[in-house]
Amino acid sequence: MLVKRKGITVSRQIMDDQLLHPGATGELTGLLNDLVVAGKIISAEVNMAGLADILGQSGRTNIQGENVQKLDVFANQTIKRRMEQCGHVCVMASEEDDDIIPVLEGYEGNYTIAFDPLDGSTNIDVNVSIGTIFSIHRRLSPAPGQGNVGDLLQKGGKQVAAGYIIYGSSTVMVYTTGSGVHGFTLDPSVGEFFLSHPGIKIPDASLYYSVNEAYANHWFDSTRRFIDHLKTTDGGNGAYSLRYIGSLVADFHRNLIKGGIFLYPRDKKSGEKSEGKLRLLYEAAPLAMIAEQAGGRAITDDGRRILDIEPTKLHQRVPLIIGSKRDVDLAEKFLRGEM
Ligand code: AHM
Ligand code: MG
Repeated sequence: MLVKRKGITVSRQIMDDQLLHPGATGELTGLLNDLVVAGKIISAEVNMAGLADILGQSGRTNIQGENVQKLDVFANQTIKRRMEQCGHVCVMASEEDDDIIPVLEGYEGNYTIAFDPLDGSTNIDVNVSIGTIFSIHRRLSPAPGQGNVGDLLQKGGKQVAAGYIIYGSSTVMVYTTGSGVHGFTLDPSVGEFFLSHPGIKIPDASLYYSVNEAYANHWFDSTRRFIDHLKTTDGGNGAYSLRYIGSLVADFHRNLIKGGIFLYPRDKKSGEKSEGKLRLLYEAAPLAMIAEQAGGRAITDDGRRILDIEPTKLHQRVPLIIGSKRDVDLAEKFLRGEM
């Protein structure tokens, strides 16, 4: 095992990950490196977002020579463009597109990617952290040629890589290929991601819970009793505090670094038969892989392991409880009616 030093570049780390798999062809490495490029382009655009209003629509063109667009549309196009011609992807899915997205003829590869190009849509215009989430699987259909929807509808436990890029006070990329979780911070002056968070482990003991408490009147009893418990226990570690940004990536990232639990459960309004709000393929599953790789857990509000869920639809929703292991264990006890 190579000793990780802060300051190595993300491409070096991706290469080190490849070396852990002796039969690897370099395809996944190529794919991830192209995603890094997409992240840098989106980061630059996010940083200019406020100025776009001042300069106006025609005041500036972006890297592709187009007028400035809405950020989520821009992020979606940027990732699709990088992925469709990277030569390692056979089919894609995006939160912004209803159907599967083909890649360019002749560039089909052995992997699939599902992504939320810019998560946290309500925060895009107000300078609050937003992020890109991605999930990568190996294709099931025979190569070569375009992939199909079946290649994308694989359970999270089969992901070969997953991660996110958060555009916050700095831009940070966190990813895993199944050998731990590493975080990299973008140095905008040189345009490179450097290792800033080697071998991330989510603290077991947490101080924070993240849930949209405005829905409390609609919560099922188990959710209400769990949150009431967090408010009144000291958890052995001081009192729990509420932190809710409303950007899943940002809420998850804080909990990953500081410890905490995030919940987006079903409630009486959405109904017991609903599946909550968040999407399985490109929100819950990739973050669940990161959480587990960092020593945490991710389950549904009826106790199913997120990574075990076989998807049936591209844009399938799933109730999500994710974060520090001890907190998710505790939530599970409430959901089972044991507390
Ligand atoms: P989006 O993909 O349209 O941005 O929606 C997902 C977002 C998550 O980032 C966040 O956790 C959640 O929606 C917040 O929803 P709510 O406003 O209902 O609390
Ligand atoms: Mg989203």
